[in-house]
Order: sequence, then C-alpha cells, then structure tokens
Amino acid sequence: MNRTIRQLIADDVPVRAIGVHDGLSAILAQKAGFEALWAGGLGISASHGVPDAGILTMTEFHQDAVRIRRSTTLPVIADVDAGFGDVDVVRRMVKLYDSAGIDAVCIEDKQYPKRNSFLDGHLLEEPSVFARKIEAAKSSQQSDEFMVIARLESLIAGSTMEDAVSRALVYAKAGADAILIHSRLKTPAEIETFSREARTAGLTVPLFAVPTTYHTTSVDQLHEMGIAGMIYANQLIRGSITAMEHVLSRLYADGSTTAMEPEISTLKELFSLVDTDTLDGLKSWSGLAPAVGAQA
Ligand code: SPV
Ligand code: MG
Repeated sequence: MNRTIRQLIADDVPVRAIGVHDGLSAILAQKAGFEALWAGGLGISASHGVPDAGILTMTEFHQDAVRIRRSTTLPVIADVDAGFGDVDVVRRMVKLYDSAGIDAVCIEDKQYPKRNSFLDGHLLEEPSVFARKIEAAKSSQQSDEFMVIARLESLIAGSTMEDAVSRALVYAKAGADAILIHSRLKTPAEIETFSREARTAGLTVPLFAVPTTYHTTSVDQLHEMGIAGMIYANQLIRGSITAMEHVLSRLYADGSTTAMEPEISTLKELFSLVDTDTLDGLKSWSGLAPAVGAQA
C-alpha cells in the first residue's frame, strides 16, 4: 500500500512527483521508486501533439489523468490549469477528479488563456476571485484525503515576492491544503525567500516547487528550504523525445533495426511492464509455441 501525500508530508519524507503523460510512463515512474505522479498539462498536451496553452479540454485532461490513475497505485496530482473555468466549473472538475480516485488537483492563479509558465504573456487572477475557486474546490470534495493545491504564479508573471506571500495567505485561508510556488530563475533564490517569508508571515500549509530551471538544486536541498514536494514536471517527456528521436534517426539511416536492437527494450520487457504475463486468456495457451518474434 502506498503512502498518501499527506502521510509522506507528515513523516517529513520529500514527495518527488514525476510528470507522466500516459499509462506506460506512469508504470515506469512507479517502478523507478517515485513517491507520486504529476499528471501535467505540458506533458499531456505534448502527448496529444498540441501546445500547453489551454488547448485541450477538461474532459481530455481528465481522461488522461484517469488513465494514469488506473495504471498505478501511486498518489496522482493532477494539473488542472486554472480550473478550466469559473467556480461552477471548478466544482464539477473536483467532483470528476475526486470520484475518479485522483489524490490532488493543483489549480493555478492565472486567467484564461493560460499558457505554460515557461512562455510569456501571463495574466494573474485577482486573489479574491481565485480564493473563491479554492473555496469551491474544497467544498466539492467527497473524500477526506483529497487535496487542493493552490499554485502561485506571481513570480512567473513578474509580480513581487510581497504579492506572492500575501496571495499564499489568502489561498490558505480559503482552504488550500498546500501551496505550489513556481519560479523560473536558474537558482532557488526565490523559492528559498518565499519559503522563509511565507512562514514568517504565518503560512503553515506544505509547500511544493517545480525545480525545472533550478535543476542543480537537489531534493534534499529543497527539502531543507522547507519544500515538502518537488514536481519534476517535464523531464520524463523530454527524455522520451530524445529516445524516440534517437531510434527514429538510427532506423531511418540504417534501413534495419539490427544495430539498435541492444539499445531498445525487448518485447519481453514491454509485455511484462503491462502485466501481459498475468492474462488468464494467455495462460490457457501456455503449451503453445510463442508467436514469431515474441522472444525478441
Ligand atoms: C505542467 O507540467 O504542465 C506544469 C508545470 O504546469 S510547468 O510546466 O512548470 O508550468
Ligand atoms: Mg501545467
């Protein structure tokens, strides 16, 4: 039985949530030992071949989060952009995600059209309007364990540290179970300052961060700074792009797969990852020779 995000945080275990975009990437992340999964908008959008700019619908994001949920037993944090609409949409969104067994949603305080935080042109939501979304989200959850993470984009949108800290207090008062503080500096300076100033100002909920640009800062260093959860949002899909490009260019150039065979997963590994061995329908055929190529 995996520990919940709340339990991990209570035990002071850093929660490393790795961004995944489908069932297979979720299975691989669980095998690798991560504590939680991030069903991220960038990865899921990219897997659909579209930009992370509010293009996919709530239904599409929800379906992919459910696919991730069903493939693993790890806690799943779903990135739900700015909630996909106003408070009424947020209420329905929470019901959909909570009833599907998703452990947490992360809602960001940006206005539509929301763009990925590493792009430009962000419009921050009014703190009071966003606080109502958090209240609506919290009042719509059915399971006690469900978490609503309020994501602060002040430092992404060029606003001040003071604004970030005051918003954090407003969102926590509205019921947020945790705050995600996002920064795109190359160092964790903003994260460290926010953590210190927010605590001094009275913030008590756990903090999450997204160490994409300040990647030289380790999990332990971030934990020391008061960060409970680290979201590695895009590294897995970036790595898979590199792997796919490598295989594609080799195959295109070589005209056969022979040279790359030692570098790619065997069919046996692939079958095993998705539990093919446990199929009853296949067991009844076990006396027969495997299909051609199945030993590869
Ligand atoms: C995502 O993975 O979609 C995120 C995290 O929201 S970030 O790309 O850092 O904005
Ligand atoms: Mg996102």
